[in-house]
Amino acid sequence: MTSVDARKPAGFEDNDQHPVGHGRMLRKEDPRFVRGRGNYVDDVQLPGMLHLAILRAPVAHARLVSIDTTAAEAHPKVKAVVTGETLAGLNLAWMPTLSNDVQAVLVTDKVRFQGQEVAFVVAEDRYAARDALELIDVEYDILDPVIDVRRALEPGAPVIRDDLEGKTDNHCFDWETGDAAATEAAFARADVVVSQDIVYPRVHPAPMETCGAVADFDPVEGRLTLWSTTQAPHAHRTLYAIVAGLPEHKIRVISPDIGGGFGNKVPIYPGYVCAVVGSIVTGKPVKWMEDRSENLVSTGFARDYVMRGEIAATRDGRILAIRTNVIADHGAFNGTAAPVKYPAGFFGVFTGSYDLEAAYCHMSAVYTNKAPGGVAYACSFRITEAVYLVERIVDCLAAELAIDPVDLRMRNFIRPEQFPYTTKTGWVYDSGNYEPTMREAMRLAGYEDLRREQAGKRARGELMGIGVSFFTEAVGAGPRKHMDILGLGMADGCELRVHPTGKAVVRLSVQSQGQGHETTFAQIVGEELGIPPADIDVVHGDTDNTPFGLGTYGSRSTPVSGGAAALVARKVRDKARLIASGMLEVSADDLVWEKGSFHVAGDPGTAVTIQDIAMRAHGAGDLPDGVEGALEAQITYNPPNLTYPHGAYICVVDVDPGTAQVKVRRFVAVDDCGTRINPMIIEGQIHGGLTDGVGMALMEIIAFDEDGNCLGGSLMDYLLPTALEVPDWETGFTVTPSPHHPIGAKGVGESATVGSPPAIVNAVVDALAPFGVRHADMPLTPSRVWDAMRGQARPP
Ligand code: MCN
Ligand code: CUM
Repeated sequence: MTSVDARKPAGFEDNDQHPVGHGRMLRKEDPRFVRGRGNYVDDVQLPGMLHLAILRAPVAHARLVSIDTTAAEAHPKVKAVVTGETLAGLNLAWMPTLSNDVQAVLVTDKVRFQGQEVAFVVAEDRYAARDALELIDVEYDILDPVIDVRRALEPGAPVIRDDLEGKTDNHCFDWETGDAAATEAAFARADVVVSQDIVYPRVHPAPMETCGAVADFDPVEGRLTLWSTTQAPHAHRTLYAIVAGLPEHKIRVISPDIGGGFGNKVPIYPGYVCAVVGSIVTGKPVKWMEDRSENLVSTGFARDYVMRGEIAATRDGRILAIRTNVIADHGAFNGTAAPVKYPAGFFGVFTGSYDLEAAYCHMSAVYTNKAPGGVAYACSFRITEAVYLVERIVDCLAAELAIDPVDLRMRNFIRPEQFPYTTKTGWVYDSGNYEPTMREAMRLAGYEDLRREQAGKRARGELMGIGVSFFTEAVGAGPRKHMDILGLGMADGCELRVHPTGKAVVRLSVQSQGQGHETTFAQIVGEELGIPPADIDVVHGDTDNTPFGLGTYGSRSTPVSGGAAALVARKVRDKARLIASGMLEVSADDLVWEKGSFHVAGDPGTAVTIQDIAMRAHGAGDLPDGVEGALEAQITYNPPNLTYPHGAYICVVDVDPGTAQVKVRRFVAVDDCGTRINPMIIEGQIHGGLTDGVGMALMEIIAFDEDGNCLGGSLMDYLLPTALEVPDWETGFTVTPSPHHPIGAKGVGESATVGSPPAIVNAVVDALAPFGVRHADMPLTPSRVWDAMRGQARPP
């Protein structure tokens, strides 16, 4: 497997000079975005289209006493007002979640979180729909809200999910992994045991485009067209088919351009179902677009893990075991989108990049009066939480042993010869070579010099911190035998057609939200067939025009659909070889492939290009025996394993001793995602993820007051990082291909979001070492840092 030309200087990004296939190339989709020609759900305008607005609960926990809709119905522009009772009559008041729970589409019995959907109005325009919401009169009987996860587990706590038969507590599920007894034995033998309570607070992906849908139900044909902000159009369609009792071919889900997903657009939201119902009851197309507050308050949040980590080691820094206990806050409904076998997502990789003897985790997931969700915000299915836990606790151990944190990590890395490596929780890491990646980060950062600089500053009372994190991710779910969402196996289809003139169209089952798939998938096919990526059109996000597959999340597009795209192109190439053998009148075995053409072995001058072959495949005259006309193929790719990218991050912060303000001065990120398709796009993904990390580490939190009011419902309160808060990122890379992936590529879309928060927090804690600080919980706002400096900890 060869690496690619990432070291080409910037400025090379000129598509005319670009070699066919992998490499730096400007994004094909960008001309339409920078010229305002993107086509988002809110751009869809249909004749006679009506607008839908949702009435949301102002309180977190309350019995619904009555709803009076008469005044709203009398509004001259209102076409329909729908309540939970109306939906119950249609058997649509509840819908399945992606985790085999149920969620109320509209409240019938009880409000379970602030912002929950209570009723909706369909009106002639968006303003009238919103105005009419204020005319709906709802009476609530307020109940005691349960906001804190520990309180939710106390006996006698109010039962949130009394809709579930026989439910007498707020337990959602229990889950464990690893070997408790072996871990206990390792802890008993250890010289040193360090434990630490660690909270990964509730945060929100906050994509630029909020969620929404346009539903158009044709009652004559019984056909539904739904434009919606979804990361998984095919999976959503099957769920709609099951809920509505319609066959899939009567439902077309179109996910046009998406303005950021970050996992926020994986779940099915009540609003989508409301839009469909709105179209059915009015007989008109109906648009629903949520506003910023609705998005922040009611849609899929991320994290909210209360963890206790314990690490056992020998005096000379050999890690023996890690143990963790987690209370996972799932909100009012279990709406996470984890594979069925993995209710805690892939949190099981909490042993990180280290070769240890034993590990164990116990988790209790609980219901609280908060919005549902959990798996979002570039989480790699909860690997964010796992990596944060292990990278924080390893730093705690380093402090305890007075060993340099890089040194401690290096002593415990899984060694290259140990791959494929089975972790103590049963995950098989496909490939890795950790030490060179760590050393490259140290080289780029000038690690030794930084430590010297820090020592000098400390002597002068200045607070400089250096934070390190090293992560291994597991991305690219399936295989289908282990991974499914509600019974739908995680494999992906791909179709490729080469037209007579040698231009091609490739159809994917995954859906881009900004990751540049229209470019990189054209490059994958281009690399295999020698057709310039500019000549390859990528079609995605329309169930009528793409093959079935499970969609984009968990950085699975490259590991799964990328594999499918390479293999479907090879299938086309095999057929092209047969056609070429007819054209050149030699046996197919005597043909040599060189990117873009076949030539006769030993005679490079006797050749046909892929374009010649495409024309021949569609042209007049006979093709070799057994070869059908046209040049196309279709495939479903079921990956044999996940791919395991890794990375080493080093962060430098300065903390103002007077104001406790943290400034991220430098950040070095060295990522290894195997074969790199488009280094420019990879860098963009890394830059975005690192910025997310600064947000989570220093600013972002969805907090609640004790009445269950969401305190993060606007971008004035929910702080997102801007260019002002982030440094100029310094990136590097190593290349350790995946041995099982058709082109050796691993996913990278979530790496930086996973790896950066621990590096930043480790840096801040390192800066505060003179105060004896060993841990402080995110977000490290000035007030939290101030408290940490003064030896106080505030409740999360
Ligand atoms: N890539 C590459 N070489 C590799 C790996 C990836 O060139 N070895 C390219 C891919 O071809 C693709 C991009 O990098 O164009 C990301 O690929 P991948 O890692 O496969 O991730 P996905 O495409 O499946 O994207 C999902 C991932 C997730 S889960 C979240 S969350 C997230 C992320 O992507 N959401 C994003 N990055 C995002 N970036 C944008 N702009 N918007 C989002 O919503
Ligand atoms: Cu977990 S966020 Mo992404 O997998 O869509």
